[in-house]
Amino acid sequence: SLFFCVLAAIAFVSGTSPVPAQAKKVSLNYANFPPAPTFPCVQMERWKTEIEKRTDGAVQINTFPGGTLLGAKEMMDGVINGQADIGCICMAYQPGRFTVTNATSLPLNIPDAKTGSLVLLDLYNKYQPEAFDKVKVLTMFVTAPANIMSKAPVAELSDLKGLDLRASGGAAQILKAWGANQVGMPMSDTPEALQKGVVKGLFSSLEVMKDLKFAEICKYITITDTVIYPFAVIMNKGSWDKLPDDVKQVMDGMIQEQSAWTGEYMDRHVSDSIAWSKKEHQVEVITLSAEKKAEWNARLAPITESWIKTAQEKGLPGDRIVKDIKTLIEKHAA
Ligand code: 3IO
Repeated sequence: SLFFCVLAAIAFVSGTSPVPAQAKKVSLNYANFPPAPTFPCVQMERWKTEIEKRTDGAVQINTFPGGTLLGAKEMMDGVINGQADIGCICMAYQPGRFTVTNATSLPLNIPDAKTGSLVLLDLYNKYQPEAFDKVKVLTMFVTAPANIMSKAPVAELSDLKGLDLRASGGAAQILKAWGANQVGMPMSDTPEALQKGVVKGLFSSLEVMKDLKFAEICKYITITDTVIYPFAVIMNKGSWDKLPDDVKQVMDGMIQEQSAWTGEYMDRHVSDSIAWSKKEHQVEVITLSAEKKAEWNARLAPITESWIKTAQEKGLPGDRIVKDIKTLIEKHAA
């Protein structure tokens, strides 16, 4: 209104700020690396809508999907440096940097994204890993368990031998243990790599069959349900410190809720994507017999042991972290 404009003008000229809350709208830029239809961006838009509503419009969130503000690998440092106020990171893209929270991507059989998201958040709260010291954590969540999406059918370990498949972080270690030729790159680079034939498939959660149209190229899914990818939404410390207390309260109040919401959305959307891939693109789903699954799992045994050792060399209680994750899975599993 005119009244507030005049007040704001007076405040501007006088250098003081007797400006009513409404006139001081906070505007925050939120960067995301993958394209808009994917789940990290869907949860971003949901968070934006809820924050703007719950702060009565005092906060405006400007969203930047598709790497238009920050790309996958520059996200963490970009937010620390203030190139964006808020950013969404996939921890698998910098596995050495997020040792504690990446323990959720060991082959520990997290059953679904909802359970995994709450496990990750509890683990973060318990250990407060120093990797996040320079940011404010707004939420954390995980994907549904990863499965193989490929151009050619994969039904045996021998089908995987030397096969160029894309994965990152914990999932990449698992592909290697199965004998695949693991190729590391963020999800945002994968559509082009698949298109060009640089990779013959990928190992990730199945909602991308629909969201990124991989069902047009990958005609086979092999269900392994082995490992998740952990994510965090982080905020620049300076941007956080400047927020009014009531806004901070709204954001803190959404940390757990957003984690559960995103996990539930992911689980639902994976089922939807599988059905769509079968119906619209005649995708074939390959399941492994219990015997074969045991054979595949046996190859993974050294991964957790070796992670514990590496963690302990870094001065982290690796053994306890793994035990805690197992206990938290029991606690949160439906
Ligand atoms: C992922 C990342 C961006 C958009 C959709 C996605 N679905 C699963 C992931 C996990 C991931 O980061 C990856 O690289 O497989």
